[in-house]
Amino acid sequence: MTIVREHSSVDLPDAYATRAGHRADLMEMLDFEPDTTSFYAEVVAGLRQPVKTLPCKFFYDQRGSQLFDEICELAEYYPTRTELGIMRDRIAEISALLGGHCRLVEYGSGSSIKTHILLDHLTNLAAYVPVDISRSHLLRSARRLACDYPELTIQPVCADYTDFFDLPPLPATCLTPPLLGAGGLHEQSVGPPRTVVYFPGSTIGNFLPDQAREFLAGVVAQCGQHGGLLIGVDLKKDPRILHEAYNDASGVTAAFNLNVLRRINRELDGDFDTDAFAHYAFYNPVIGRIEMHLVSMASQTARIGDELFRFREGETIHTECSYKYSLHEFADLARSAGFAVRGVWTDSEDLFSVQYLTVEE
Ligand code: AVJ
Repeated sequence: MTIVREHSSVDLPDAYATRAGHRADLMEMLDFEPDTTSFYAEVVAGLRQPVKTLPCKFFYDQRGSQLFDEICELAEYYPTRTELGIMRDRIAEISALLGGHCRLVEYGSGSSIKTHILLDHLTNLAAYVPVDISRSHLLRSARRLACDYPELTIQPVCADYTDFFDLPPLPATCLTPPLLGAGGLHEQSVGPPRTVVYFPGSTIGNFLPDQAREFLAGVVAQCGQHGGLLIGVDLKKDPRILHEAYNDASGVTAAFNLNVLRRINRELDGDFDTDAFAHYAFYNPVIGRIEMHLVSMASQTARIGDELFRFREGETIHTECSYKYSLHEFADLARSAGFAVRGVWTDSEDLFSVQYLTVEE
């Protein structure tokens, strides 16, 4: 693990570079050097299994992230705008429940509107800790936020949040006891802050339930006593709505799914014929999950480096699971990991939920 003092080598629009300039020296990034060389190993291992799979985290190269942003704007894709609506409508209650004087840790660092809503309303924030596996994306969004919140202590961490990693030390201001009789110092800013993890977007749905439990237990360990988790969780609903959300008319989701093969071709010297695979996504109401696949439209062989992979016609590569929960299913899952549900906010159609969990005493 290394500590990198951030300087202006990051590719940012000029306005940001100059405006954030005075903050650059103040911001230190903790770099756990998340291993990116495993792309080849994980792809080959996934494609050697009897049911070929690819981990969904590999969707998000530059083009994939751009396509995902487009998905979020689609009429059919309700989660993003619904979660945002809940955050906007209920932020007073949400921030009241989180309370003052916390350290906010965001998994999958956002420069997004959702992060802004929280940062605008949380009072007495001890620090904001964005965590992301992509160094460039992390620094870009951290510097942007440094412009917008010049008073905020930002402590970026480059890490894979599905692995264990240490949080940066609390900012010095949290550790020095306030001067007696200094006045104006609110009771709540005294002592170490509570750690609250923010995990929006229903990314939790990408984990298999057992993995989700393990992940949540890791969050419990990380935020410790009095800690909390503010999480976006997509809900079970009419399968037709779900089907549309992952089978949009303009084909953006199909392009997003197929992009992983393009990435393999480019980064791992592959020769997948992307025209010979088709996007296929469906909701399984028994398991309660969306599955995304790439279906081989012919009997064919694809190569990655020196490795050959044979596909029968109709054989699929399973590229993503997206679990949908009922409120009581998620409460059970949270409880089994050591969390208690303290707040649940949904939209008027019960499409999506934002939930606040706290570590069980
Ligand atoms: C970002 C993982 C929540 O599962 O809905 C969108 C990703 N995949 N369309 C989801 C995704 C296809 C998305 N998550």
